[in-house]
Amino acid sequence: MSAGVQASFVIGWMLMLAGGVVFWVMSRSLPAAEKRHGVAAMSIVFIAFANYFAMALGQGHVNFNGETVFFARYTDWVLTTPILLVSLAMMATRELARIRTLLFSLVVADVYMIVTGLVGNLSSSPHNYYWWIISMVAFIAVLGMIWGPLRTEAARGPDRAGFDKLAKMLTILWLIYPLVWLIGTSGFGWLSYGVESWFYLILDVTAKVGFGYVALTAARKLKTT
Ligand code: RET
Repeated sequence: MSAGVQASFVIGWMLMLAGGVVFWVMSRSLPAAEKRHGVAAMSIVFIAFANYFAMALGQGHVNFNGETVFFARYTDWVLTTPILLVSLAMMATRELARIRTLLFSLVVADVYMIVTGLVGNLSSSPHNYYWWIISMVAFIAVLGMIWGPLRTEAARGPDRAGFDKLAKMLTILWLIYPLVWLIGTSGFGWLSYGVESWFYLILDVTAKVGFGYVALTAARKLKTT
């Protein structure tokens, strides 16, 4: 593992841990009904912390078919992306139970997206591209559910503007992941492991710590009814 890659992992676990402390402090001033937003935000960064820590220790990768595959990225994403979706859904409605079928579909499509992405990363050309396409189809389904039925739900929910802001942020950030994957070491190989790992670090910090911060700020302003 190069020094640049290693440094990105060390900075990764530190920033995730720092995010956890910030979220813990922010959660204390949340109204009781919105504490769940704090639970989500903290779960996400502590899961990421563990995975970055493992990668920093050299425990998060395998050498497979002559390539290095950082599987810890996927064990992070497979847990944190469903929680991020739940977090967005909690901004759409107070009664998650009412949208359980939608939530279930979102999470299944999302997990499918991450797992097929991992299979692609473990595959050589051209099979990796087949898996990228399959994963992208699931991703498009996720985006369709967010901007279709979930947004309709949010229009009746407690904070329509907050939902739209978070949904936009999520969409833009999440779209960059498959691009980095495609041009990075798992696809075309235009990026080195070092450059790729910094891209993923910036994305992970923004999509987890940045997103959580915006979500908790919005949750704090929600009226307790
Ligand atoms: C992969 C594989 C290629 C195709 C697609 C992908 C999508 C990944 C996404 C990841 C999001 C991660 C987040 C993590 C941190 O919080 C797996 C790269 C579509 C959308 C938000």
